[in-house]
Amino acid sequence: MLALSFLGLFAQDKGVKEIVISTSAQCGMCKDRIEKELAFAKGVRYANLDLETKDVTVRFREGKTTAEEIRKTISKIGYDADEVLADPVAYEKLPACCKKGGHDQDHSQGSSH
Ligand SMILES: [Cu+2]
Repeated sequence: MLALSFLGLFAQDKGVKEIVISTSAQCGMCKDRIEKELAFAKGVRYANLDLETKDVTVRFREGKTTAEEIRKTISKIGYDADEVLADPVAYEKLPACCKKGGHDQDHSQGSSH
């Protein structure tokens, strides 16, 4: 019993974990969208996306959620999250400027202007 409550005290300090996930965010709208969705995700305490690196820093309560759950949440918004690819349906709903390579997509395959 004593040991358990002792561990419980420890868990309060150590329960919050910080991870950095690389995403396919393109612009400020993407940043807002991802940060807002993550803010409401279970167990998430903090989310901040850096548009320079497209990395999102997330702090979450261990035991409430996992890094894997957070990657899935980002995928469901329509963005890649590390090795988890964007959900195709959600991705289709994104504005054109928010899609991958929104600015430099054209020269990949014989585009017709
Ligand atoms: Cu965007």
